[in-house]
Amino acid sequence: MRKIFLCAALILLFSAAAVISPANNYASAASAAEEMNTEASGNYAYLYGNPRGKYYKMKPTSEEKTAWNYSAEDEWAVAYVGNGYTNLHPGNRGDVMQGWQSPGNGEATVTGEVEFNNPNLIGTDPAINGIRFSLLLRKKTADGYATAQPLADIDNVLIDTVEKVVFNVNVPNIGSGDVILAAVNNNGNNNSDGNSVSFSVLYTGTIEEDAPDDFGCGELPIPAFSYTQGENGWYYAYGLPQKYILMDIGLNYAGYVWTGPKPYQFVSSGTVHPNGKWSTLKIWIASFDGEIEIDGMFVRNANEGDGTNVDVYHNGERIWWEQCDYIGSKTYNMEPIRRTVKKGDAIVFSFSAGARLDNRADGINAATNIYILSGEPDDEFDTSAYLQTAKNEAEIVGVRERTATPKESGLNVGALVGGLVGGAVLVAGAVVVAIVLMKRRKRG
Ligand SMILES: [Ca+2]
Ligand SMILES: [Ca+2]
Repeated sequence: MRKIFLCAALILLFSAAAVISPANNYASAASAAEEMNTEASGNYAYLYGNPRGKYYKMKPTSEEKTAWNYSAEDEWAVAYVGNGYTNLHPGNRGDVMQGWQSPGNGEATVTGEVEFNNPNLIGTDPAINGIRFSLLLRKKTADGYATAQPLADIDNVLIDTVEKVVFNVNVPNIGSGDVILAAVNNNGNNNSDGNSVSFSVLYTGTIEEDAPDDFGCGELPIPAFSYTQGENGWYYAYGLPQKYILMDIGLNYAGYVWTGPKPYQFVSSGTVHPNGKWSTLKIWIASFDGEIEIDGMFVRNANEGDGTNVDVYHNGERIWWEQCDYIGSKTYNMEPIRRTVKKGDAIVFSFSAGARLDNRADGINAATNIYILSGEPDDEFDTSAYLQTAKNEAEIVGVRERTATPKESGLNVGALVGGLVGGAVLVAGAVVVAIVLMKRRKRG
């Protein structure tokens, strides 16, 4: 590391608003002392995700840089930049944060306050339940970034009244690349979660030209939406997880997106919708041997209907499922699942219309994330050869299996395998089902 400037008395005041100025954004540390005061102020970022897990830099939604976001799947996660404060509006899943990353080794003092904008609405609707605020320090070590730890016990503090959280915390030994995070969480629901956050860091210490500026952001998932079938291994289809028909780009009420023959069958960048007996499917085919991690977020916001079922398969084995039938607004999180994959393996996210195949309000905001832990995608590998496509819907009927998700299937299976006889019956039953399915497939 090249230390280009060392001065114990150096004091830099980074203003929170400075990050929105294009001239100051992520500039490297000054090569001359006189430039330093402006150049070094780029060490702020707006971040989205889990402050104790994976998170990412947000991007401005316009040239004015008054609003920043990350994903179409979690569209309400936005940092709105005001005069001297920011509304870090949390998403359905992810927190919205402001972060600061240390340009060197020294001492930092973090000051600011957090106010909940809508305390008057508390009690009018159970979904309006305030926010939770954490002030965290994430140390950069030789092995990477440690898990973020609370500063001054400001850890998931509930804010649902007019009372502000005010902080002024000294960090005597801050290291190059250490990250301080001011994180706003939705407390389970992000209705009316507007807030006003001010956050600034007074830093005294070295300025290192090659100090990290990645804020400890996580590896990005494989881009899970495009307008080309097969790009990055992703395909968009309708049918059943075992047999399906690829969608075409068409205009429907969601816009110009992947569509099936029915008006409500579609996949857009942030939303999916099934129709009737056919699931809407997002299918990923591996082009490499390696290890992946899969997670997801599924948000249904509806006061009617029988819900939307989400099932995730790896080569036909169902590895996660959820019956998203809550009346109201609810986020269903798929916690990370690791899988070893071989070339041609399929991960299928299936969205089906529910127990009664009722289409009403079946749109789901869906994040379908696949992260590569090891292995290298091979662009030359023909993933389409591993699709299970059908020529027409009649061909799909032949492999018709289940679309409804039993609500407490995990418990039922547990009770059955608890008894030796029950377990034997279950295994025998599974074999019979498998044989029947094989015969059906051959017939189709
Ligand atoms: Ca809330
Ligand atoms: Ca439904």
